[in-house]
Amino acid sequence: MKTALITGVTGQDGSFLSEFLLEKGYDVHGVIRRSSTDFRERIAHLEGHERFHLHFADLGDSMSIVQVVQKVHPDEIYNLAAQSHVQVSFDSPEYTAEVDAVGVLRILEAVRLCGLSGSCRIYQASTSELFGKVEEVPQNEKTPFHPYSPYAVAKLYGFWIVKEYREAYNMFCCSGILFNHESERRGETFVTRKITLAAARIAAGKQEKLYLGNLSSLRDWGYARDYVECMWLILQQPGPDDYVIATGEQHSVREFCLLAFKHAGIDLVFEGEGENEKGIDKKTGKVLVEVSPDFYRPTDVVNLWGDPSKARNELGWNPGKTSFEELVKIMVEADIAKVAVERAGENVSLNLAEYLERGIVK
Ligand code: NAP
Ligand code: G4F
Repeated sequence: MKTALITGVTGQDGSFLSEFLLEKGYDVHGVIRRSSTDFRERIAHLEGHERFHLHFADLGDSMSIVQVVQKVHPDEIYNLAAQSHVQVSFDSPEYTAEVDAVGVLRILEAVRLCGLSGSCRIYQASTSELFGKVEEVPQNEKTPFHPYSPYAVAKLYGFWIVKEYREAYNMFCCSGILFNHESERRGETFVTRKITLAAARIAAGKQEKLYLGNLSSLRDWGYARDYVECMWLILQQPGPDDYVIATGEQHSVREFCLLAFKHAGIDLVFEGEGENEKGIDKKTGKVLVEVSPDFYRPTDVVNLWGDPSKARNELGWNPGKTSFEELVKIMVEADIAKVAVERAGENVSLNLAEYLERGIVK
């Protein structure tokens, strides 16, 4: 039986990867942060499983990482923990660097200090944000990096330090350069989930409007459940390497919105341009989607489109397993079910748009 250690186990990917590895027969150890609450919604169903264990550690605290690596002696480490929100990285750039850049170094050094550099394989959650202000379309493993946010700059350090430890110490450490992947477990302030939740709430008469930023931004969106398989496949190869993981298809935020509302039973049409663009309900004429400059970023990545050829050919991974249409449907259906059990007027996990709408944060 293999032992895996997952940082970021409470996140979207950590929860799917835990399920995947448990099904493969792994002993799964997850890292959680100490907090005053006990809220671990995404992994609640796994707690109590005989092969699922949790440990306290923080990527900002070297000692805690060394302790957990020493205790678990993992065969594989999946470093998924991060301050993962690009917009937030503009507000907290130092914290983002601490966790997303130096945190990766802490993992690598912990493995070395514990004498596991010859036996433990490490997966680093890298990102298409490295391509940032893109220098070619679509992007592959050879495309030059041009990070375009404090998040991306921090992740670039993570990418290079993994490569450095591979070359300097012969360690089996790899980066998966993953393009955006979404799911019914996606955090509610990422654009896809913000849209699917709003579409479900608006259709149920529980929300008036959805406020978004750049509607023309283009992304290569896949399904997170499919992407965790790649993380595992990358560590099962004969040698360490880095891989682009993407669907090879690109869509705009506007297209995502149209499809999500359609699944929720609302036919939208977009009219106007820039800040004046509006999504209007064809049937009622009501404005349901508006642009708010509050969601514009100081520098925005607008043209991500991945070329997954290497992953398809070398890992044998199928980038087309879940289509864009299916992904949107899965997310909207899950949110319709979630909204149905929310009591009227209850502030169950308000999303950022709603906070803004209500003037709670500016
Ligand atoms: P997520 O849902 O935001 O989860 C992030 C996880 O990191 C959470 O479990 C969080 O714990 C944990 N974490 C944050 N700061 C930490 C710290 N200081 N110490 C220990 N744990 C910490 O992110 P995700 O979407 O699953 O993404 C997983 C990884 O892939 C991230 O590294 C992200 O940057 C990267 N990535 C994601 C995508 C994507 O489209 N989803 C694409 C490319 C790369 P709490 O629950 O305690 O907050
Ligand atoms: O959903 P997003 O916040 O995701 P973003 O910035 O692409 O980052 C995600 O994917 C990365 C992989 O490329 C990961 F590394 C990262 O950890 C994270 O998971 O924004 C997507 C696009 C952006 O261009 C943004 O400007 O949507 C645009 N957008 C338009 N309106 C919005 C909004 N984004 C958010 N979050 N909220 C809006 O209202």
